[in-house]
Amino acid sequence: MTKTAPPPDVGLDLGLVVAGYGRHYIVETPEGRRLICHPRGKKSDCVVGDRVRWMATGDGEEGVIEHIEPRRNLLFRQDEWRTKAFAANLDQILVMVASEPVFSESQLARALIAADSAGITARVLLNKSDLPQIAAARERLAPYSAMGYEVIELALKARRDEARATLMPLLSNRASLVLGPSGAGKSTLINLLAPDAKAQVGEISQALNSGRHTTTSTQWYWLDAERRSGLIDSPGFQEFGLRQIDAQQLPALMPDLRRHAEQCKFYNCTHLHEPGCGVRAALERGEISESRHRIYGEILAELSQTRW
Ligand SMILES: Nc1nc2c(ncn2[C@@H]2O[C@H](COP(=O)(O)OP(=O)(O)OP(=O)(O)O)[C@@H](O)[C@H]2O)c(=O)[nH]1
Ligand SMILES: [Mg+2]
Ligand SMILES: [Zn+2]
Repeated sequence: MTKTAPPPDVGLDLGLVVAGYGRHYIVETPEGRRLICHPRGKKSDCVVGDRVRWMATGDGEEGVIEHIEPRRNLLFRQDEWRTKAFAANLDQILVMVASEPVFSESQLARALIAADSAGITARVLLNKSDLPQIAAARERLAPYSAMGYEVIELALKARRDEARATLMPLLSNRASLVLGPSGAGKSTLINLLAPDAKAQVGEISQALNSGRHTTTSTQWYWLDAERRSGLIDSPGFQEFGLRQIDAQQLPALMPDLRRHAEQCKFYNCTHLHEPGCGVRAALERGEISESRHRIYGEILAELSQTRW
């Protein structure tokens, strides 16, 4: 009888990547111990949320990541020259914007498109409903509720208990990534819900006189002692390239356009200038907002560009 080699994983421990710092990662063991791990070799392509196989090194205080288990999904953006992964194995994405600072609708739309193309459910959180600018922000989000996104208004600082009661049922027993521009309140949310978080928020560093305190790395927090509900804080983003998306697929990733694209006369309609375009007809009837159609055109132009 010939002996078959054992699968390479045997004897390797499982772990969850809970933070990444460029050249090293923090990996959490199934028992909840956290240790520093280095990737094997030069390549480091782990992201927060990855399940990895690792092996202790030296005194057992640190480890080496031997490989990454297959991913269920991966949220990333792709700019002209760079791919930036946010996190893997997610159950949902919470795109957070606030009444102040004024958010970019284009960045919001892009985050939602990226989530859809990665096959991950997204919800929109509108924070700082205690401020007077909330009315304008609410109005800008109206098309998003109309096209089917759940938009949840919150005042994470002024109405903490109410925010907690609204969010806890949406977050239990799943892994959620909080994504959004700087200053929206992502770390404030983490601090409200994760008992040991102490994620640094805006004010802290004003006291330290070093400008705003902004999150610089993606981090996984647990909301419960049983470690079933994970909430991931991430640095605010300003750019959100979608070069991973095929230009032809774009309308299908925008629910308001998708609905009307079926009415187009030409199967390869770009929805920009063709006659008999269902999307432009809906735009004229006010069923698609001008800003959504403009954002669509901008992204399409980016995706249609060649690199050389
Ligand atoms: N008025 C008001 N301010 C809030 C609310 N929630 C958070 N803030 C403030 O908004 C500022 C930014 O909050 P953060 O939680 O640091 O924002 P962030 O999204 O983590 O920002 P980055 O880490 O830079 O991406 C802080 O000064 C918070 O105190 C709210 O509901 N109302
Ligand atoms: Mg933050
Ligand atoms: Zn069309």
